Amino acid sequence: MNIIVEKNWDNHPHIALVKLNRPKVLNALSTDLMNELIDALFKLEDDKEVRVIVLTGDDRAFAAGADIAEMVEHTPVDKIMENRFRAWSQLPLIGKPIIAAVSGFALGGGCELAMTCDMIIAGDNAKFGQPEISIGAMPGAGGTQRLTRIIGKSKAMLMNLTGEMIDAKKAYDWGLVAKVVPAETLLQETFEIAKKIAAKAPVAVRLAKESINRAYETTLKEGMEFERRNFYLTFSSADQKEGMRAFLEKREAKYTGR
Ligand code: CO8
Repeated sequence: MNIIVEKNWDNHPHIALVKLNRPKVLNALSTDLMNELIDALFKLEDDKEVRVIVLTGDDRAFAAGADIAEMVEHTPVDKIMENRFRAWSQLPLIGKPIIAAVSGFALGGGCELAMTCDMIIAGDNAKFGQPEISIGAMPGAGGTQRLTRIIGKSKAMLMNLTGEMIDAKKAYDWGLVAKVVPAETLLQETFEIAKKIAAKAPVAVRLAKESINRAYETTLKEGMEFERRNFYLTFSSADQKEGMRAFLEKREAKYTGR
């Protein structure tokens, strides 16, 4: 099994943990792994109980990139005809929040996978990089695009053209990760963040995620309009009424996801 899914993570009914599981090759992202990952994520997307997904690897690596042994003799025709980017292009279609909990290496496709998630929480042992240039290639799933939007042109050039890794502190300083925590407590700390999100109104969480992601793809004016519409849309949910009434009645809100 290239992917291990733990629903009801730590007995929480709304949080699922998804673990990349090819430890011998530092969780290298083979096509099979990526296809299993996207299938697992869509199952969780369809599961009404699940509200937040945490994606992780192991202590040594989140993922050290696409599987080089699998890729080495590929031709562009192989990649096109076998639709090897299917999983990658479907990842942004997941509407539920996905948190990447990164310990160890997040390189090449591994860094790109983490960036495709909605936020990255890094252990203090994490290392991020786009080392494809060192093996005669270049990123193919966001290393020149998402990374540039996140950390800016000059730093993205530095990472992409030298292939050098940055540590967790630098990744935090550069805005790539939301939080750095001790590696030993990475999963607990990520669980606490997931718990906070899982306690919010799922419709509002979904619409907020969608709006933030839109900021990367549109002009400010269009993005503001999109945000306004999603804001209005929250007022069609029972959870908005419940959330605001609960505030006024000084009680805890009970959200149903409707
Ligand atoms: N693919 C396949 N196997 C890998 C990979 C990988 N990306 N990374 C590590 N491994 C394997 C090693 O070959 C080794 O296997 P074995 O024990 O059989 O020799 C095992 O994992 C352990 O690795 P190392 O012995 O090298 O461990 P070290 O601690 O010495 O080094 C490093 C760790 C620095 C992470 C090193 O393994 C390394 O440099 N790995 C390659 C990193 C890399 O270049 N990644 C980019 C790959 S290309 C890419 O991601 C393009 C993405 C495009 C989008 C996706 C399209 C489908």
